[in-house]
Amino acid sequence: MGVDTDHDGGAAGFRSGFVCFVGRPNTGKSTLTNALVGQKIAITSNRPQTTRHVVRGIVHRPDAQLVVVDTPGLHRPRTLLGERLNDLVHETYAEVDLIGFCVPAGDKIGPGDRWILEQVRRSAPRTEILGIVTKIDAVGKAKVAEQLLALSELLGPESDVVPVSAQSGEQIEVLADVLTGKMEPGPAFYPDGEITDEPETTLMAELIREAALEGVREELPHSLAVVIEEIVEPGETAGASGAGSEDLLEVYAVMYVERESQKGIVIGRGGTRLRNVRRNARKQIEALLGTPIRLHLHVKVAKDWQRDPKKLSRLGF
Ligand SMILES: Nc1nc2c(ncn2[C@@H]2O[C@H](COP(=O)(O)OP(=O)(O)OP(=O)(O)O)[C@@H](O)[C@H]2O)c(=O)[nH]1
Ligand SMILES: [Mg+2]
Repeated sequence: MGVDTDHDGGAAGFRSGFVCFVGRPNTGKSTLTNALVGQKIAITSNRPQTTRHVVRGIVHRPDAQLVVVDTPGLHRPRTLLGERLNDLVHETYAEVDLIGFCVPAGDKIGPGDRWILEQVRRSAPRTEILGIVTKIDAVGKAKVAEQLLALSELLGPESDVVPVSAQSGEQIEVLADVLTGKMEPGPAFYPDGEITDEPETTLMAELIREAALEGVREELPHSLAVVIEEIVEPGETAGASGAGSEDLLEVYAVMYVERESQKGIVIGRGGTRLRNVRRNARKQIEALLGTPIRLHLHVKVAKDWQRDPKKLSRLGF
């Protein structure tokens, strides 16, 4: 990450800084990150714990550069994976200039939110917290007002609160203005046009996982991990697989599940589910790369990987 001092942000009044979104799983942190960045850099789903690593999105404005750090939803960990994710989030708190505490407009503030606030205050006692009421399109105005009050009460008088809908775009600009106003004067951290520091292979693996999360049952989403094994340029020969490619970029990915029985769920009757996942993921990856690809998906079992330190590190955790 180079500091880009030649940026016209050298102009008087330019601000920059890091803000990290925290909250329970499924509160809309990744959708909000994408809305602020203006492009999809973090996958989203209606399953809790979709995000599994820290994703940085960059918001370029004439007057500021905001680095938005999306984090996995916090919860009391039940597996080694859960513990690792929580550790990651804790490291992030301590590194940012501002913490955006996300609560959906329609969810009652509860012990889970209080627990997260305690965690945040412990890791970053001096960092300002901004309350963000998300998903305001989903409820009426009265409910939004009620939630703003409740969140304000939870966070205390030092914290401002902002309502927003990442889905409709309502208040996104206002939120960006508020975030900018809270940043210190400083230069841009990333060059113009760069919207994330995620490697392309990570984005590709995430898009496959997102496609695979669509419509699966409760326990499976947590058991799913995706690894890009190989990318073969047109005209090249794949090393490991030995397969050749004439015309298209070939992407080889493995979808790991934890148990043999889950393989069948992912593949579906007669392979229909896997075919749909492959089609949806391919479209998304083609949009990302701007080029047609051929996607090869294999499903493998990595027994109980969420609890196995060796397998976790092999899968990138
Ligand atoms: N109605 C409505 N739904 C939203 C909004 N933002 C997000 N959602 C939905 O809420 C669900 C969760 O969104 P995510 O952005 O994946 O939530 P998250 O907080 O990143 O979740 P984790 O990564 O699991 O912690 C998805 O189904 C989204 O489509 C919004 O502004 N309005
Ligand atoms: Mg997320």
